[in-house]
Amino acid sequence: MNPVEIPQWGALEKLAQTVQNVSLREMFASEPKRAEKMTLDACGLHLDYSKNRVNDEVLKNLFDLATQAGVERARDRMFAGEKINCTEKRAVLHVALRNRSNTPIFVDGENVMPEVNKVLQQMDDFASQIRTGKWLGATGTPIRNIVNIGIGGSDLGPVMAYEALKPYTMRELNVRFVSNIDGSHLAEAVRDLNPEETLFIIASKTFTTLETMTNARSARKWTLQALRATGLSDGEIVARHFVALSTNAEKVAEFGIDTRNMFAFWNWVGGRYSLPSAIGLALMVAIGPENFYAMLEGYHAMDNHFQTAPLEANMPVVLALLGVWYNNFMGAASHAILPYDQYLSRFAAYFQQGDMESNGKYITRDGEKVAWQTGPIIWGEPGTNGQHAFYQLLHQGTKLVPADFIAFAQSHNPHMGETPNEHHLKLMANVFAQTEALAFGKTRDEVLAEGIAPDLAAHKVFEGNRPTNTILAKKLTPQILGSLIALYEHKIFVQGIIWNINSFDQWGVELGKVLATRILKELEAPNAELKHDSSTNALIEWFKREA
Ligand code: G6Q
Repeated sequence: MNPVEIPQWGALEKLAQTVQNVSLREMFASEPKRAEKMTLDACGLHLDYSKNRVNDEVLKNLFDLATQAGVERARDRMFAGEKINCTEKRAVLHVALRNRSNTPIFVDGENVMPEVNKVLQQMDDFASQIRTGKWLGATGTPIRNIVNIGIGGSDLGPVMAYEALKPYTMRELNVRFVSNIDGSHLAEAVRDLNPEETLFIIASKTFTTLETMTNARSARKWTLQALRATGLSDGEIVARHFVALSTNAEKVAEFGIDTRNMFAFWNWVGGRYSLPSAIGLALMVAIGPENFYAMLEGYHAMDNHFQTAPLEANMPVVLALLGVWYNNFMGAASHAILPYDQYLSRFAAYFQQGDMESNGKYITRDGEKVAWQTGPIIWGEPGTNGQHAFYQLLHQGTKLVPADFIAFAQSHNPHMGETPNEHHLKLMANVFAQTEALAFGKTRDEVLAEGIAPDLAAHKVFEGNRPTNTILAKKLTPQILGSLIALYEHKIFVQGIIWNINSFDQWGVELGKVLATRILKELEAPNAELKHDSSTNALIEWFKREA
């Protein structure tokens, strides 16, 4: 159903006009228990959403909107393995990958759980062999370097989670990630590595992606050049130094990787949702199977919460509806994710794909053009770095940017600093200071009371009224990371349902790929006739002259 046809849509449009004129200062002043009321706890996560520009009536209409849009029905269809990815006619079952309770989930009449568990066991065996030094390279040396080659969904998740869980990684292993087609990425990743001790994980669902296959072939050449002197055949060398994560056994075999060294997943796993599948192998090697399972438990806990909590107490639903409120009724075009934790340095980048590739769409599930806003621009950097960069705009700019602040009670490195926990206390002070400043600002009277000259006062006023969510947890553990990822995944799901778009395809990335294939041929052929527009022709000609 189109959201604009739901009665609450019109009601929310009207409410927005009223709420535009009410400040968060006023809301907090009139509701002493506001913070208490607008707080949720689930799966070890604590959400305070009180610093949002909403009142009870807005929230009621948002929850009713979700009900009318069929969020609960759609959620149940996803968990039941129905083919909700309507343009690709596929089930959407990343939840099966972390279904730790192992209840059967059926696709086309077949329970997928035995296969899911089988691949997890295969990953577990492989990761254990690498970690205990039992997996040997072609010269009989244990593997010390893991290079994951993949892009998009086959890269961003493992990179993000590897960074996030660094305290849990086996530090003797060197784990690197190569994604860009730019040869410099691979060159820099392997320049100080010994090929005898290096294993490449080729992560590609399709095993046809230009970037990944080009990097994989170059990595194979780099390995074979160094190890052919062993007298082993190319096949024997590749078998010790390459494994594949893919759904495409035929292409894996064609590349020369023994399919016994292939870790499978399925077309019901979308790339950007694939971290808990075989795509997480590099992560599992780095953090060990037990920590990987703990991450899956965290995902699963949030999946259960999403499935069972009433809408009003459902954390992903609440975040989704607040996002809809700003995106569709308050004129916000973007949403910032601001983790106050260095280990989450890639978290915003990960959900930039997760959200923008899922919900950056203007065609509805029924094939019509939307007449309402869909997914926002997602961006962010870890705090406090952002504060010294773009927070000026957050505090005093002309754009409304709702933001999520994510932080943890305990640091992994409390020993740093001259006094106990020095860094962490300073980090957390900044979290609380920023959300307070964004919400409540500083009035002209307060500025003048500080003795500021009247002609400068306007520059020093903070209007406040900038909405934020604060998401806290005790410590960034594998389990908490899993819950946090699932929280955002389900938020994206709920928004996609309300906007009536298919969050699980990505046709928007196709055209550029097709044109690049055509242009590559023109770059390779010295006298190719160019039939593009005058700009593209001239750019290609410039490159051919200068290259
Ligand atoms: C994610 C997208 C996309 C995909 C990459 C890599 O949802 O589908 O980012 O993950 O294009 O694709 P392969 O894994 O097939 O190489």
